[in-house]
Amino acid sequence: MAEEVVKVESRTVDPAEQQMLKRAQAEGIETIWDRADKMKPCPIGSEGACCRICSQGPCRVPPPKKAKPGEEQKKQAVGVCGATAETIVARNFARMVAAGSAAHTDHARGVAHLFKEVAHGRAPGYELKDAGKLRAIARDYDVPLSVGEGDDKKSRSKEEIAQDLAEKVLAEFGQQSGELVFSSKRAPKKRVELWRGLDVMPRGFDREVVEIMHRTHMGVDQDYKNIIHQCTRCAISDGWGGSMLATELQDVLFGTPVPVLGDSNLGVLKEDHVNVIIHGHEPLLPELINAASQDPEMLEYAKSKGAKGIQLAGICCSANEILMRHGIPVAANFLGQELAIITGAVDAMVVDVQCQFQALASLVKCFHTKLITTDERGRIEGETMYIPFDDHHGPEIARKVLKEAIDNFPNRRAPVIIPEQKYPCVVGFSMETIRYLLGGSIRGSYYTLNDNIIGGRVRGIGGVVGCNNVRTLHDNAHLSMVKELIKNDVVVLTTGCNAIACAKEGLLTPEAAIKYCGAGLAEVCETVGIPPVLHMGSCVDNARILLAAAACVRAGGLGNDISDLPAAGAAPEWMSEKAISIGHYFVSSGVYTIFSAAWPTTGSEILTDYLFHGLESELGGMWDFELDPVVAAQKMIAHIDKKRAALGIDK
Ligand code: SF4
Ligand code: MSK
Repeated sequence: MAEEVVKVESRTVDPAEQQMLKRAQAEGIETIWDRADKMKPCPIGSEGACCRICSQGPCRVPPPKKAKPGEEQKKQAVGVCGATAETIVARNFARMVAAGSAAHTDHARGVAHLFKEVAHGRAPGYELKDAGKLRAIARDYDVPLSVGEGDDKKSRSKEEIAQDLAEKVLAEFGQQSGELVFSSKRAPKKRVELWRGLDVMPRGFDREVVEIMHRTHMGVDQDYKNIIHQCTRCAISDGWGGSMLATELQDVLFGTPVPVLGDSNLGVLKEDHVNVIIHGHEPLLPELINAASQDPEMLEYAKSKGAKGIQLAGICCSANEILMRHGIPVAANFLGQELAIITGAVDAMVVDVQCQFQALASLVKCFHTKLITTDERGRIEGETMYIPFDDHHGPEIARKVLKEAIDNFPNRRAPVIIPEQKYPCVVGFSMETIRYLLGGSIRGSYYTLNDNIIGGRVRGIGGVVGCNNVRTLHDNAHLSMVKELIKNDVVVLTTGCNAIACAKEGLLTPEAAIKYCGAGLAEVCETVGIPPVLHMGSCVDNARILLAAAACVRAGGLGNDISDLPAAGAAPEWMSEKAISIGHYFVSSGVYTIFSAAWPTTGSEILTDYLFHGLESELGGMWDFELDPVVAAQKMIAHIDKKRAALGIDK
């Protein structure tokens, strides 16, 4: 029960969500904001200065208070085993990289398994949709596209190619030595040479995660720079490995996104329809739920229960996946997951993995909503239903899930209150789409984008991504940062919950160019007919941003490496370990990357200085932190200007 009424405007900038928070307060329903008020973060833990990796601790080593004049400065404590703050903070940071990388890579594993089953014709409901992309990946993996020689030369079927490719990609998970294919073939040549010189080329997806866990066990790696070195190798295996593989194989299976119109915010729910929320990250089952929701038999069944139809809507990155491929509306980002249920209109919330509150299980008891978990790795104690997905019975499982939602439609008991806010968005800017729209076929890929950057109409590129964080005003940092960037002619590439925040604000429409952009960027957007903020997808689709950056380098005129580009990255409301892995692979790729909301290494000034300054001389990219999102945007712009000056394209 919420104890006191807090102004909802201090919690979220989204009027639809403010309305739902007011309902929660009026009805005594607890949300994440109420729990956050009660749970004050541990100051030592939030600095990364608490070690609990052995039972002699936990050992707390926060920086000592600055001595007053005349007092002797106290030294920073060390752990019982003598571990310094640098070691302890670096170990905690490294474990975040490992967990984040593991999440993305395990996502890729599921996709790769499905891909194999589809290739062998054992996964009904799926197909190899993008044959062009399949062949492009096969070329990278040295899978032959044809057999025979001369006149006997014969193209191989896409199934034959996919069967061989599946074996090769699955082998990379347990690979012990050598290099990952995408890391060595898709990053710019100069970057690959740099990584080889630094000995940070990843060897195998699983190996890099396991090695972080070993190195950060009690009494192993106790040299902070050496720990960060392995973070770099592991993060590259995420961005230029697991995430990239998940993205690419999903495109083969479900289609490479092209621009499509969608709707966003809680107003996408419909009172007279069966509402099904898809929440999580892996689009394997959601793809089939979407297909089943259009099945005339299912629609008839919904009508037989008194509903006019079936409305799917998404939350978090499963939302981004089905939004950009099918235009399925997105209801909310991370912090809106409880608020969607509080409408009273959600008949089922279907979850898979990552970013789902355990609190959903108790919240659904206040309403009629069925919380359906679908992944054996992601059960929730007290869930109302578990319908496990498996590759071999996809359509059947999708229909079963939908049937549960339809059967639940007549059980609505709380008054349905659906906010009216609903905004259109244009999404689906895969790397290929951007290349097509901004490249042109005559002068080659990205030539026109590069031309615009060189000519100064576009000042640079900002990748703004990542989560919501209940410790900040919901969506405020996302929107303030993005608006500051586009006002200053920086085109924004977005994914994850930032993309959803931008959709809800109307920033993903071509009209936003007139309202919010500087003259140069507005001119480009109007000419090409694109929004100034380009939705590139989900969390794993941050790999698309890497590929776009590599394509810009290849197109010429902007240096030889990603670190030469006038570009910067940010996660203004980050909260998850995945964000740290993503941030570190951007840094490792040569990108200046700034986070807001919180920074997890302030427990060691030396380590923080190494991440913020020391890494630049090694990797060309570095971390930064700034609480104020507008100031953070200005720092990104300053970095972009520094790179422009180095390229001699200063205005
Ligand atoms: Fe303390 Fe060392 Fe054990 Fe960490 S590893 S809990 S610093 S004794
Ligand atoms: S969903 S990881 S809150 S972006 Fe990918 Fe949003 Fe962050 Fe989850």
